[in-house]
Amino acid sequence: MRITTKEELQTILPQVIDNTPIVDLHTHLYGKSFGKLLLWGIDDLLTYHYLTAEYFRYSDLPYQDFFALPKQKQADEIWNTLFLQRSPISEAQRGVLTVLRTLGLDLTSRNLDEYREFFAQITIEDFIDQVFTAANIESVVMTNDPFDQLEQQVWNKGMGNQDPRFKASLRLDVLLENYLQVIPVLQKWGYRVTKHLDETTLREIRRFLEHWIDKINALYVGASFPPSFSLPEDSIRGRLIEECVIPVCRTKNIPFALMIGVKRQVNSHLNLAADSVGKTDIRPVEYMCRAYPDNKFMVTTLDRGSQHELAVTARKFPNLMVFGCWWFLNNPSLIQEITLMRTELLGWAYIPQHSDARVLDQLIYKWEHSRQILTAVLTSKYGDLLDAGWSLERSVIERDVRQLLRDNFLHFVQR
Ligand code: HDL
Ligand code: ZN
Repeated sequence: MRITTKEELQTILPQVIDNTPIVDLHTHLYGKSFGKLLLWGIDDLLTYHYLTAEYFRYSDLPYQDFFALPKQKQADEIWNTLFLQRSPISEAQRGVLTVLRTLGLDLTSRNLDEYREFFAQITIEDFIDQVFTAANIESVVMTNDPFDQLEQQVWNKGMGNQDPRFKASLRLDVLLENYLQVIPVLQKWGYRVTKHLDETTLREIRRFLEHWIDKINALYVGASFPPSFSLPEDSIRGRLIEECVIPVCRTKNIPFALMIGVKRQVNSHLNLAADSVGKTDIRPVEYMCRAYPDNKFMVTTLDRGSQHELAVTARKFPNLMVFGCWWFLNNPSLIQEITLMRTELLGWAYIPQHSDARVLDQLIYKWEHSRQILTAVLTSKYGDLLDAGWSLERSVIERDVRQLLRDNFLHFVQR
């Protein structure tokens, strides 16, 4: 069907975006076989660390008293404080409403126990199906930490890849930031490593990486880094990246995904909500893409200020794929600004979003909200094409949108 007017565009585009199945490249979700590592349901939704941080803006409950409460009582506290005593206007608060509405729950009752009954009567298998269908998700990528005891058990039983909708990525924060602490663990697993990064140790670390990439069928290797991240750097982290991670990713032909700009534990009382953001230097990204042209890099940064420089850097290096509006950027005003800017600078050659979902239910709101914004951005940009006299076809829009929501990622990881 030919599209020549903005009215036709405004009818077709939302349908295409809603109907395009998403591959969500970065989440903290787990398949059912990971047991309690998979969070779901209203109490996990309300005790999401974004909401606990927002709760403490109002509460005079001491941190330790709150975190000592059972999860349901924490959820009660958060529901009363953020939803009943005030209008739930923040992005994370609004997200809970989107989830409840989509699941067909009555928002006028505002009765938490009523919502709990819905979750009590559904199985996790059925709920996974319901959420993936409601959000039109094809697959999600887990964040898999080889040093996590619970995860190891699942992978060592060969249960990690049971559900094909849950893909794996190898997360290396522990190895790269706490290498000296994990030497005994690596040695126990049979890797001849020491604190001296000599050739034997480096070769053994590469063997460890290759083993886990194969074991979990990792689509990429990922890690987060502080705002001070620098490369090249004569540090353990710098040498492990350049002499182990990058060579192994090249051999395996999988990307190295860097998530840069997180300032960990600025207020440790907040537990998972304790992390903040700092200004990021893009020069290490530029160095890496230039020094390793046969490697593929996916990069997202946490501060708003570095987004333009990151996008321009992607114009210089085809082996750099910019992705997502991460964490504190995952808010409508910033997603709109960043996605417009990326489209104007990169065309279709970027990945607009990942959910970063930690609770299964969140896939519903994180993607509904992002689809709305992507619709607004593409309405504007396709509208410019129509103004220029460039006509469109539904099939062309379908092709374009698939790139953003799944194909760019799948092609970049060669899947
Ligand atoms: O390091 C990360 O992957 C971050 O996404 C953190 O997990 C963060 O706590 C988060 O959940 N952000 O959405
Ligand atoms: Zn994350």
